[in-house]
Amino acid sequence: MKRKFPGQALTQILHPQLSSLVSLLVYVLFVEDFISQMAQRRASATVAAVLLFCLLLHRENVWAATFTVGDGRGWTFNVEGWPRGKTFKSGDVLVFNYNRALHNVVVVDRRGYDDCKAPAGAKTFQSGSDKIKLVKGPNYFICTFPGHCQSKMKIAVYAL
Ligand SMILES: [Cu+2]
Repeated sequence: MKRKFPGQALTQILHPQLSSLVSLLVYVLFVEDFISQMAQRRASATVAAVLLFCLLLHRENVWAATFTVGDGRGWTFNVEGWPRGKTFKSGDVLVFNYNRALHNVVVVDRRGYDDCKAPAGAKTFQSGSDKIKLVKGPNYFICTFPGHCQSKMKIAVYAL
């Protein structure tokens, strides 16, 4: 689980590892600049307003965590119990790692989850390394390869 800093939005197009580093750098520069402004007693209402705006803009990202589904085993059979005991928030990212020739990730509703049947037009991910952002409330994911969901290749995650 990895916490991210403001500036992530600017760097999302970069490589994830580089992204975290750049985010940290942007954050440090940002804080340093602010402290410097304060020290020189030149922090105007405008600066404060911009700072507040930036914080609000990044509010969701500041606390966003990244979870690797199934941890070391990845997205596979019997992964159903993986979310148990974990706390998820909207904006957190689930990383699904799997062999794309053998599995996929389909976003479903409660019924699709219970019945192991994706509704028409359900969003399907199949890159083998999918990063999916959680929405507030229940989030359901299944693998739609025949029999896989029935073999507990499904997760239900509730995001606060
Ligand atoms: Cu599968």
